[in-house]
Amino acid sequence: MNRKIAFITGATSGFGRATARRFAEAGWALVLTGRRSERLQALEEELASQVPVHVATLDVRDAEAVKTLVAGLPEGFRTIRCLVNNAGLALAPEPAQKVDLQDWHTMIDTNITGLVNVTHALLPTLIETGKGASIVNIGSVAGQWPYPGGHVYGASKAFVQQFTYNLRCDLQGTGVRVTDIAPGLAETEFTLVRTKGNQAASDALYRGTTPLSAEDIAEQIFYVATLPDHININRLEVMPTRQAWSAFNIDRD
Ligand code: NDP
Ligand code: 8X3
Repeated sequence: MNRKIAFITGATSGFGRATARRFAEAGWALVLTGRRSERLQALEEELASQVPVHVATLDVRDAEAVKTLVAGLPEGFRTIRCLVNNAGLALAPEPAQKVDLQDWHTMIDTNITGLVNVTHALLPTLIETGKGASIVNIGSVAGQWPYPGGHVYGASKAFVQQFTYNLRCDLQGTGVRVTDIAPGLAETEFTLVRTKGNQAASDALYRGTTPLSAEDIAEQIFYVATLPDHININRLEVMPTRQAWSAFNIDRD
């Protein structure tokens, strides 16, 4: 049997890990990456009885490491059908004028540079797969809707949206689809990372409402990647029912 293969970045937590489980359930072989090796090993142990799994410790910011990993993928994991560009993070929820410059660089290096590193390395195999292949980029509602403390995070996700659309233009005729999935409030380790380990702040954000779960987004990723070959969802914005926009903020005398 010729299995379909998915390559997932940021598979050690949240959306990425749930997506690995969702594709495994459907029989896809998996290339799973992230920086935390012990979590990758645990996921491999969990899923390897279901499907072939190749795990690789990878920091997406390191272009050379990305290239080397892709060039050295073992037999049976080389012809990628779906790339899920999920690795990413927000830092520094405070106003722009109070932020440490390094936090901005980390977001740019991960959410923009990391995403293009992986995309560039995998484009040849995705194009070889052709019809039915997909790139699913994880953007955010923050890429379109500004909010206080969104500064570089939101801007990095706006990049993801426009890069998705521009890739579509260049990949026209190859059969490779490209989608920007833009989730709203979702309970993962995202806020713990954003607040540098403040569990109480993370709990407070999700308390008393019904956020999206990692599994909700995994289901959307799986959905867009398994639609009939001739359908490309360009952008899919997904919010919890209990989240909506707010009024403009007016500064008054
Ligand atoms: P988590 O913090 O739970 O997961 C983030 C994942 O990204 C981890 O697996 C982490 O792995 C990986 N990652 C971070 N930096 C790097 C790096 N330099 N190299 C490789 N992997 C990295 O958060 P989510 O699952 O929520 O986030 C996944 C994506 O979804 C992100 O792009 C985020 O911006 C986006 N998003 C999240 C929303 C939310 O509300 N949760 C809403 C909208 C979008 P490791 O640390 O092991 O490297
Ligand atoms: C994460 C969702 O609303 O914190 O991208 O920007 S939000």
